[in-house]
Amino acid sequence: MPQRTLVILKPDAVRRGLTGEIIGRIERKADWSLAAVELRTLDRATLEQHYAEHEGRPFYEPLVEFMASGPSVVMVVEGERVIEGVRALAGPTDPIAAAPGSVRGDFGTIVRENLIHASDSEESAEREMKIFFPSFA
Ligand code: IDP
Ligand code: MG
Repeated sequence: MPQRTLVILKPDAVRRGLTGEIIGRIERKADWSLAAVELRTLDRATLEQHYAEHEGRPFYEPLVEFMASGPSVVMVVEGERVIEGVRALAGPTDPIAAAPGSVRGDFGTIVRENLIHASDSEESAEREMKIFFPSFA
């Protein structure tokens, strides 16, 4: 079933020069493609909307600060089962627990700076695409 998902290559991925590597992994999946790609420094208001579910958690403030600390690559990826698929390609939240072969497992060490965000459900994908790419909604 073709889907669309919102993907963010976080400021650590951009600073470390890993965006090409990560985009390459996404592009190499059969029948997946990039519907939108933009280098963008995210402001606090946008991040508060995006991470609203985590407001009040101990990691929330440092997360928002980190996400605003430099440019990110914001993307819409489309194709067969991309929502589940990009989450699988990213690996679980904690990069040390993430299997080698996943983006977080191959390149990450600490939980906050885990390189990539990907929508976790169809509802999240719709909500998040509206925040970052209103014209896609
Ligand atoms: P996800 O990105 O795998 O969906 P979420 O639980 O939705 O993970 O958390 C959003 C982001 O917040 C994570 O990707 C990570 O950057 C950060 N984060 C989550 N839990 C922690 C934590 O316990 N410590 C520090 N940062 C965290
Ligand atoms: Mg999440």
